[in-house]
Amino acid sequence: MTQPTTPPAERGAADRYNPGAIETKWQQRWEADNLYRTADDDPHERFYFLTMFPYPSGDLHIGHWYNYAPADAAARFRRMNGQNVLFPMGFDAFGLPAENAAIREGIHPTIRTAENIDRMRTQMRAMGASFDWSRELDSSDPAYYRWTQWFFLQLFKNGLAYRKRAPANWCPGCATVLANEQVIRDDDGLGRCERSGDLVEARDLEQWFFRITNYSDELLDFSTIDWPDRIRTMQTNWIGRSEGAEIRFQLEAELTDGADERWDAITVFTTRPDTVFGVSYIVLAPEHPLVDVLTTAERRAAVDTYVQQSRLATEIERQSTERPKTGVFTGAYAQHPFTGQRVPIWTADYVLLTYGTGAVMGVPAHDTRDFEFARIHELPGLVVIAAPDQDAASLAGALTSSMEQAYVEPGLMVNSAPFDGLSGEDGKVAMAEALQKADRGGTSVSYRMRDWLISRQRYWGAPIPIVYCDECGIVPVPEDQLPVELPPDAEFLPTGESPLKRHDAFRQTVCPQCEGAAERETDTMDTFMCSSWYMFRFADPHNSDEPFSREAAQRWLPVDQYVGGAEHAVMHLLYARFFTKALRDMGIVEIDEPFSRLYNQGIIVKDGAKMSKSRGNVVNPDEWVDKLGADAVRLYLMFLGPWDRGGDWDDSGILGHSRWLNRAWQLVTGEQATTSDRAGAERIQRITHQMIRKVTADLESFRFNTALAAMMECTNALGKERDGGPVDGEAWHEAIESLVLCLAPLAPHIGEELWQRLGRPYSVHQQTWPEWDPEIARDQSVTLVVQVNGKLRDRIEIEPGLDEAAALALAEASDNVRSHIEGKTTRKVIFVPDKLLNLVVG
Ligand code: ANZ
Ligand code: ZN
Repeated sequence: MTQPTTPPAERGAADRYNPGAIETKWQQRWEADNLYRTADDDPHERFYFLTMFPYPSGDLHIGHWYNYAPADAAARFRRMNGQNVLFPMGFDAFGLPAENAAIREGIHPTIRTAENIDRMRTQMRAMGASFDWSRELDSSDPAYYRWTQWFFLQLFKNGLAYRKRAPANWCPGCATVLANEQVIRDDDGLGRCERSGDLVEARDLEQWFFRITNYSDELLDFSTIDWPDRIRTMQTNWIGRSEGAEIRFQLEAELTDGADERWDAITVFTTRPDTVFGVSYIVLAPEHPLVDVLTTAERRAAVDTYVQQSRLATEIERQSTERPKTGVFTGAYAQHPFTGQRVPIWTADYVLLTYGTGAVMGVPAHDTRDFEFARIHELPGLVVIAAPDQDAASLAGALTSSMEQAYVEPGLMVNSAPFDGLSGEDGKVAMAEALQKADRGGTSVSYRMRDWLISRQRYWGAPIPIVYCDECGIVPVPEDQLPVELPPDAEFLPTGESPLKRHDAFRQTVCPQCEGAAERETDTMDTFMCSSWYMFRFADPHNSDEPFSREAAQRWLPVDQYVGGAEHAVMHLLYARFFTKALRDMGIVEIDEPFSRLYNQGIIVKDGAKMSKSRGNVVNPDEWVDKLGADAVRLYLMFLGPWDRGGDWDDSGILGHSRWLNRAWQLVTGEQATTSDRAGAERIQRITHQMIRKVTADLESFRFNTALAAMMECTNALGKERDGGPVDGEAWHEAIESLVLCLAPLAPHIGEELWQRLGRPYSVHQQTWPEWDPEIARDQSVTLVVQVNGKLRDRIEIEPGLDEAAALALAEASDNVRSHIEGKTTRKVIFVPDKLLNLVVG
């Protein structure tokens, strides 16, 4: 019997694929039905799928699309596979991006941010993203930042937030200090603001810090999370754990007469205690408190001038290998712990106060910086490590004057009796032991990571909830007085001082303890503080009694899958881990890590270059949505390349996807003569089940591009079947329904529309993912005849196209064949692909 699959009433012009008409229609319907609202009490297995929430700086650009559209497909796929998926969205609304946008346009950040959020929300809806908008967050909303401030207070009470005067990275362009993580080193070794590109200056300021360094070791442990190697390496390097030793160099007696007892020695940190016999000088960082104590009268003027000068350089500049190694002699000497020799004490700004102990032992022969420093300042250096090709005896008393450069490779110790002959590695251990025994030091570990500086001298952030009282000192704002609201009428243009400082009504307050006159802290918090806990808030976004309930956190956290850009490797992603561990130690949560799995999507470029307004190569997704529909944009982005690699946007490529959607539309809605045809049915079923098998496996591991390729192949194959005349009705229906189900997560609008046109019940997004039968999906097999010396010994089923080696292996594994070839030598193999294998043995 032959019958059309489409009821005649639905044919005609209205049958053409018209994304403009169907996309808004379905978006409105899903919205009205709360289709994507996630219930806490849904009995299905829970899955928390989170994408990084955006800064509401303006438009949703192609980078946002590339983060959210494939993630949306993956979230939809999981729902169809029976999981209760939490897929929330919000806005990281405080901070420089939003504030700078407001300043540029002269509109108050509150208003500008609200407008941007509205616009971006609309754009996300136009994308067809299945976010649960009932959980939307805005980190600049007092209902949210009240809890950001509450967390600050908890960190403060637990000794994890503290205030200190310290040199900070000052960005003149942004008129605020930056965390170390926000300063990038340029090609000339200078520190620049990660946002504005301005050269960063050093400024001494009173600042608030979080003690992230308490967690240095734990943050190096990634054993319970599944994160990309690249991010783990970046965090590991950022934390920068170095094993070495501390060595105390006794100061000469006359210096310590009457001086503070703490100051009777200089402690250095070194990763190379095996080179201690090569020490010819000691260097203190210019800010080291001992500099002032030690400097002799005749060196005072020179040292003071040098110390003043070095304040102008930032840490980044000071670490630059390009910079000449300046420094001055303090006039004082220390004693070598093993030889008792006099060692001059210098100060130089290549030594940082904040690393190790702020003091180093100078070993010109084996450290590049020391070699350079010693050359410039005419300090001698003794060779104490022999290269493998050097004769130790010839090195007795050898000096750096004979060297072109420092020898930094491993070798054997020389000129270091009684350690001579030890390898560097053994030497380090022996030396640490000897130091310990002599009470002159011992093993020690240093970290590169510093505490997290969170003070910002800007308006658009959560005010730090602290009051300064002349009587009581630093007083935390009582929790029941939160939020400390940002006054809407403050001048928000940056001047270098906190705008809140000049807002008297904000600044002047009463002390919560003594009720005397007091002043509020006028700095705001780094916006990374807001994003350090937002993943918890999504679990319980409307809670007004606490940031989130314990049950909610336990129900949803940790995030099962986190997706976002790799640019946050040592900022957001490290801070959020620290924050989670701190909350755990304060008894607020019970997990160790916030994000179990992390995926970094790649970057979309245009003509091989990063998109930028100045290059004029910015792709505007809205335009393409208007032209071809959101589904085409989604598919194109997913097809461009592996998700973690990104790709090059090409206008003709997206047209191809639009055409393919048209073909799929015609295939599904088009008239189709059907019949009952066993052989044809098997073919169609195989095409279908193989497609489902491939798409399922690919979507499980975010291989959207190959999943789509499988769907395209399937439409082609089905098209051929149809062109060949009537097809088996049952198989055909299964095929096109499966195709629509597989397409739905990737292209949700056309998926919904086609599903409805097939007469199936709303919504396609609530259907169960199609199953595939391994038997049916199995590749067609052919029979290979196996002969030994021309005699039939077996017939085996093989995949068509198997090569000779693989066929031979299968044949040799057959019992029937083996008994005839065992103990004999194969002299010749005759192979006719897919048909015959003849072994000539003798
Ligand atoms: C003597 C020595 C000899 C060193 C040698 C190296 C090679 P990492 O690997 O980064 O931990 N250092 C220590 N504290 C410093 C500071 N505050 N500012 C600048 N440099 C400092 O580097 C550790 C090495 O950096 C230490 O080991 C020290 O120089 C220097 F053949 O001590 B070494
Ligand atoms: Zn007080």
